[in-house]
Amino acid sequence: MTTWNTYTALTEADAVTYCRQLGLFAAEDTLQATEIGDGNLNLVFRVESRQSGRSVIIKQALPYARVVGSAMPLTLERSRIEAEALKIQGQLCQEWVPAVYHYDPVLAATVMEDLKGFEVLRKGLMRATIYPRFARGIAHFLAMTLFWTSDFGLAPSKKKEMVGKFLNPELCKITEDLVFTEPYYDHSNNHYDAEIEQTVQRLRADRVLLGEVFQLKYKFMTEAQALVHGDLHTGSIMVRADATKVIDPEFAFYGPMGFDIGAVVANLLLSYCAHQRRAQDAAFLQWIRTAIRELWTTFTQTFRRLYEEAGSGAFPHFPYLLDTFLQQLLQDATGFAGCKMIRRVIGLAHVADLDSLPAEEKHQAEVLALQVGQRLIRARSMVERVDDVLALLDTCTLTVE
Ligand code: SR1
Ligand code: MG
Repeated sequence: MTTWNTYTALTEADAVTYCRQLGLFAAEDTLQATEIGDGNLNLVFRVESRQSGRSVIIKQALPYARVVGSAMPLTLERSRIEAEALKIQGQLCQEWVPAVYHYDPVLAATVMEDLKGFEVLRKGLMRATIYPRFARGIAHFLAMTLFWTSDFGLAPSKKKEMVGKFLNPELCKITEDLVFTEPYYDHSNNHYDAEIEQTVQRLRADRVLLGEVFQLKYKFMTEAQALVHGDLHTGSIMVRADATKVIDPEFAFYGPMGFDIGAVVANLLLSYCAHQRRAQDAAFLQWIRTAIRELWTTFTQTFRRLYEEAGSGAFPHFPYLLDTFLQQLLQDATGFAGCKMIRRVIGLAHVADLDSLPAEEKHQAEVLALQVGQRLIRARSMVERVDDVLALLDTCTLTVE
């Protein structure tokens, strides 16, 4: 019998053996494993019983970033972070994350619920699918996870203990480099088509923008507000018409709350840019705007309710303090959203929303995304309401180089 006393990258056959050893299926079941990972970092196996159709997912961290290979070594510790974050998120809002069945620190592997019937949100957005329940759902997840892991929801000593447990220096460094640094310089990790070179150069010459990005990077590195997911793009969200699940919190750490909210907004806006020229997608574009508005409105309503009902932690209970806090949070989210849009056009890791477009449409959408990102970052301190964010979007026009 195979036992794993040291780390080994699993094969499909190993994944079957592993599930058998854990006793996750009936002994008489015929099991089939398929590696289905399409993300940037890990192996993902679906192990399924031919008889019952029941299946589980094994997610295993590789000692390097899959998208780059051994040239980018990466800590296996991220799998512990992910398993622990999933468990905490599961305690706070069970129906919004996959159930964790088993975590193996030697193999850096987590066995979890297979979200059959769910689809990666990004794929649905690429088809211009409207998800009427999505914005309120993700806002609820954000409010619950961010409030209850923050100094509003935890005793000061517990919160500091959590900060220590979720130090995630290597994955934070990836974000510091890929989101806040490399896109703004001529770095070998960046890639984009020659057709948008002029726009990229103009963006990099914008000293005010660079100053704002520096401030947002500083915020990301220093503001341990809550246990953030850390990589909440639309590939980390699975949807069904009636439900939403958040996956992949391996970038989780104690960081600024606005980073998660900004990530969702950025990816909705990237989809907006990708569909902008398609007259047939007018209703979808309108829905994206509604979704951003609903996301913020529901988030603030829920966060406010928690603050009023559950208490304000170590802080005096003055509602106007929360008003100030939420306004700052909206400005942070706006700035982070801008950074996340820009990195997906210029930096190492792009998004299929844009990459899948025909060349001319792609370049126009990318130029628009850079323009929107730049505007959000530069004007974030003027934002008072979520409609101000949408107004900034309206000031951007589809231009051709
Ligand atoms: C090398 S990792 C590239 C990107 O993939 C992850 O999903 C994060 O967004 C990271 O920045
Ligand atoms: Mg991921």
